[in-house]
Amino acid sequence: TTTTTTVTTSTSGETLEKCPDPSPHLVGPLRVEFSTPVSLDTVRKENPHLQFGGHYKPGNCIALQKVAVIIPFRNRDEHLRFWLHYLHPILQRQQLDYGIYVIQQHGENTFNRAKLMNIGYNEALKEYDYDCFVFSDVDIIPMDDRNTYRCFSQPRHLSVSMDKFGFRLPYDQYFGGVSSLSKEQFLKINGFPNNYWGWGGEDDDIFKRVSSRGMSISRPDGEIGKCRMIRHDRDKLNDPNPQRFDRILRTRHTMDSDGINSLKYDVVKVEKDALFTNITVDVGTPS
Ligand code: UDH
Repeated sequence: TTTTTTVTTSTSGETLEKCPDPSPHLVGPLRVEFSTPVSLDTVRKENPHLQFGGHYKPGNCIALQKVAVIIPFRNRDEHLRFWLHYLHPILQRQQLDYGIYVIQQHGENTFNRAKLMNIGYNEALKEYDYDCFVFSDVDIIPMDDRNTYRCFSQPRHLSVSMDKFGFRLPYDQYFGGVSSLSKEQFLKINGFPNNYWGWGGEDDDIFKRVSSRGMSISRPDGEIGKCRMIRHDRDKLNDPNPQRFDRILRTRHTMDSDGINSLKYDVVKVEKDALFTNITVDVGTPS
């Protein structure tokens, strides 16, 4: 047998070892509230160790995973500021090698959350050799930093006890809010559906993809998995999708032809902030 040793050195020249699991920097339960707005400038000052585009890796050990965090987005700037304010410090304490990708739907067509997440997967991989993908709504903040935003041996559901559901799962198969899949797990389910336009159903479709490929859902316990959702009204151009019930009945038949292998979109622009990479995309219209 042969053993390969990867020797990586820090800027000061010493050899780096793998980061410990769990990270020694975790503090546990966190105070999360949304009464005082934060500015991007403040958040930039709070996070001086980021690399441009919202990237970070620990300076004194090799991160266990390379994580792309994908946020489907349109017209939620205030929520994004809160998200960046809370999540950057958490992800750094978790000692992840991570990048933040805000995938912004261009134009005035009906919103398509799952397709934006597919695009995030695809675009992030063009930049860096990520092995794990965390998909997060812009309005969900974890209340405990032991809820690690990384991948596990099964696809993970991270937002398991949300305040808006009384800190419980709304139903056992619920996979909405925040989830993580390794590259391998994502490809095994052919990514996410591209044809759920408007609100609802795409998270149940993803759950069905996962279970029909013989995988199960991993979850943190209810205490560590607590999170808060920023209260908001229903968005314009994201009305409940009346086709969602029919579509999820057919997931097993459609998932091989609809997914990352059939993804089509146009990139409108890529902008790099200190705190995140913003990719504006044209996702098209329902066909
Ligand atoms: N999103 C946007 N912009 C939109 C629509 C959705 O950025 O216009 C993204 C955002 O990341 C959001 C996610 O998609 O967190 C999920 O959309 P959502 O927040 O509308 O879904 P949720 O189930 O809320 O959280 C449903 C509407 C609740 C109305 C409650 C009225 N009291």
